[in-house]
Amino acid sequence: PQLERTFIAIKPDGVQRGLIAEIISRFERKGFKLDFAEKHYHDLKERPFFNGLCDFLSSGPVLAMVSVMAAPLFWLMNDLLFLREAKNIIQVWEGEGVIKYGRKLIGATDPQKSEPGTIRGDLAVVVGRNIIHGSDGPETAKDEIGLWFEPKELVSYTSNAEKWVYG
Ligand code: YYY
Ligand code: MG
Repeated sequence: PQLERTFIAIKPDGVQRGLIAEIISRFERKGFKLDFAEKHYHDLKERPFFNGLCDFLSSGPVLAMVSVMAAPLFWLMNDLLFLREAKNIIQVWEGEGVIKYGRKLIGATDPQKSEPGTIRGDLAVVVGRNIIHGSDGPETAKDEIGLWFEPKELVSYTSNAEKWVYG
């Protein structure tokens, strides 16, 4: 398959309304795959298993998340963590035709004009709160991916589902 990458961001209204999983699942169900890697085990650098562990962490996408617990002492800390980790809800998706088809999944800019079945058509109402961003072409995808991600944050991997999605 001719895999290309696009940049997708769930906007603050989409996050506040609890639509992260709903939106990710629409891309996932279509057969597009999510690339995300995070340096995480730096404190284990001296350990004998460090290399194997890092190879494993980079062997495919990782979905990192911060959950906010209902313990008052942790509120502030978790809010800060969430801000720091907010990049985790910015996504690079990869697949054949993902830029153009990603825009189809998202729907028209104005949710009033988005078809039912699209993300904005089903889940948003006004243009100023249209919950999601998606690159509109190969050039903007390249620019936006470069703006939000360091090259080392992007993993290349082959999904086990690829042969079933592409034949
Ligand atoms: O790519 P897309 O998000 O579908 O639309 P753009 O034309 O690039 O506009 C970016 C962004 O601006 C749009 O998602 C909402 C906002 N916007 C608006 O608030 N009011 C408009 N009339 C047009 C766009
Ligand atoms: Mg745009």
